[in-house]
Amino acid sequence: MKKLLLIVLITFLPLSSNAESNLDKILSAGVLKVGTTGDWDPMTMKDPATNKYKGFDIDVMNELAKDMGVKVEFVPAEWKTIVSGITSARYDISTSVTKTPKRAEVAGFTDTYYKYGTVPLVLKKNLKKFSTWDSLNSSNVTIATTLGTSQEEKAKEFFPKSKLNSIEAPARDFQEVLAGRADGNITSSTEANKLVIKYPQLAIVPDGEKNPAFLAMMVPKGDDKWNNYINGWIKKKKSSGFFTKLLDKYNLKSL
Ligand code: KH2
Repeated sequence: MKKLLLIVLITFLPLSSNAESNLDKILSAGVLKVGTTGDWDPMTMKDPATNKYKGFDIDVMNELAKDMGVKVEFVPAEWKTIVSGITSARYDISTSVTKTPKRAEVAGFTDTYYKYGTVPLVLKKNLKKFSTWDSLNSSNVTIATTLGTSQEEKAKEFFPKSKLNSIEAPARDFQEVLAGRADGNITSSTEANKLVIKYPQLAIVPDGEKNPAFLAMMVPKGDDKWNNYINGWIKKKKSSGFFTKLLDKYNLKSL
């Protein structure tokens, strides 16, 4: 019996105590791998001409890598698999995503540095018919969402009576509204404000923002050493004014 216990201890103890933190792995490899979708203005945008990423989160990651003294490598990710990229260690960290309970079941979240509200978008010519959130919750209404996003989850809560049409990135929910295949979609107020300028046919339902949501980066769940390191870095960068400056650069409101 004692022998069995010893074998069990020898087999399992070193595993748990030696489990390498991402922090050590990144520092010894000299590379920080960052999962990002490249389709979220102004957070992460891939320039098709150069294949380079730019945006608020890209600046954050470049700064983090610089401060860690390592190179940054952006790993292409998709919304529907962005969480599995963390759980299967395809990258060490993701650019920011909305903190949701579902994601938090399997992934770790860093501290947050940006909050946004959600608004519905409809065609301007339908604004009379759809002037409130409630008017979009009906069995005659189709709401477009993007597969794997927090908006897809929230749309089910906000519009239980409506038909939900979930489409896959790089196609976008608002394009369904523009094409008349859906009556509305929901997105961050930040994106909505930009979209109504780019597409004057679109309008924001003037019924106010809902669902205050927080953005944070995802890291592997349980890697406290790595998670705490990032949180310490965020804290330091907040007090040095780095985040305020960057939010300003991209016209984002601070927390
Ligand atoms: S979330 C990000 O973390 N968005 O909230 C969603 O799921 C981002 C709206 C579709 C562009 C493609 C950006 C999803």
